[in-house]
Amino acid sequence: CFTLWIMSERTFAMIKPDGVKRGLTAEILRRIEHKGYRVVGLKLYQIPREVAENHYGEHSDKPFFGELVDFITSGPVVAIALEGENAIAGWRSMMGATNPANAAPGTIRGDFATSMGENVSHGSDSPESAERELALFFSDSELIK
Ligand code: RTP
Ligand code: MG
Repeated sequence: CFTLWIMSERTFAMIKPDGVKRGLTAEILRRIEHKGYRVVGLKLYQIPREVAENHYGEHSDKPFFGELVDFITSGPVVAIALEGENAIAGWRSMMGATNPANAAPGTIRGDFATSMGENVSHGSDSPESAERELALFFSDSELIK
């Protein structure tokens, strides 16, 4: 007799400023809901520069860091906390490859993005990143228990 423990996990997802400006918010939330992830936090948010620098801290020594922070603070984003089985990898897979040129049709980046810099959405890349990013973008009281 085997017992399979299915672990529900939380991840941080974001619709980047280009996605919000282009009116893709409802389409992206539709895909999340149809997939079956639970939305446990949601807000329209103008990211302060310090928060953006912290969020993308792992890229602080890269040549594109300045542009990345300028872009992510260029307009409001939709910050989303998602919950579900395998939500971290699952949401990354729904987004597709970082470079839209390599993102498969059917993925968010594959369907909606053409530029590496403006690639519509974000998703945490590991359990550690998810925990860190959720705490950076949401207070405890903004998340459903
Ligand atoms: P994100 O963090 O935004 O969800 O994207 P990601 O995990 O798929 O990619 P990551 O390596 O974390 O890079 C963060 C963002 O930086 C821009 N980027 N530009 N010019 C370049 O070589 C380059 N590499 C990354 C992309 O906009 C990417 O989403
Ligand atoms: Mg990343």
